[in-house]
This record gives sequence, structure tokens and C-alpha cells, in this order.
Amino acid sequence: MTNLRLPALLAALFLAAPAAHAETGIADPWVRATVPQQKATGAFMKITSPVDARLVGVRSPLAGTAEIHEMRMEGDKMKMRAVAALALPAGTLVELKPGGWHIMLLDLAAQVKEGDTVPIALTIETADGKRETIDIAAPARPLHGANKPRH
Ligand SMILES: [Cu+2]
Repeated sequence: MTNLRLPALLAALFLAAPAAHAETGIADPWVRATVPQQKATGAFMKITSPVDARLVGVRSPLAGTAEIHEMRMEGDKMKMRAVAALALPAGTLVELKPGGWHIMLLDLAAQVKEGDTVPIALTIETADGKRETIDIAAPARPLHGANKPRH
């Protein structure tokens, strides 16, 4: 084990992660690209679980912290707020999108440029208490200015 190039090995392991959770559907993942010095951004996707479950955790090697955020009205303003879990009712497509539920990537280690791929690990807990981790790779898409998440 002298010649292992660890980053390459980790990347290979990540990409080769078995589709052990093929039953949970993740579609159209993407991350909003950032400008230099920007420390937070949003990640979005569509999740369909075949059984009642909850998204209970999020991690990314690019983010010091990752949170599940909801949007809610406070007075006349939409605000985002971290929550412990996002419900994934059986067979229901749950869409994470700008202006709605999203994953917040905080303490970004680097700028996220258009075309980059951001690894994200989702921890999903089914109603019977079993936890699974699903690794996805979300491409970065450019900013569209208007509905950029704010804290
Ligand atoms: Cu947020």
C-alpha cells in the first residue's frame, strides 16, 4: 500500500459507490454556482422515496456545514430556516428548488464554478428507523441572480 494516491482512490470509491439505494429516486440534482468569496449556496433536486422516509442529514466535502432548509413566511418576508428533517412520503416526488425546500451548503471550501460537480451525501431514514446514505454528484449551474438564496 505504498503507491496509493489517496485522492484518486477516494474519487474512484466515490464514483464506484454501488447503487444500493436504487429504490430511492434522485433526479436533476444541481448546485447554484457561486461568485468568488461567496461562502454559501443552495443545492436542489427531486427526491422520490418508495416508502415513508425522511431526509435527515446532508454532507458535502466542499462544505464545512450542510443543512436542510425550508422557506417560510415571516410577516411579509420569505425567510429560510434550517430544519432537522424533510419528510419524503411514499411514492411522492419532493422537489427541492429555489424559493422552496433546499439544501444549504455553508462554509464553502472553494468557489463553485459552472460545470463543476459537487459531491453530496444524503442520509435518508425510513419510517422503520433504517438509515441509508445516498451519494450523488450535482453539476453546478450558473447563477440566475433574481432568486438567489439569502441569509
Ligand atoms: Cu438556505
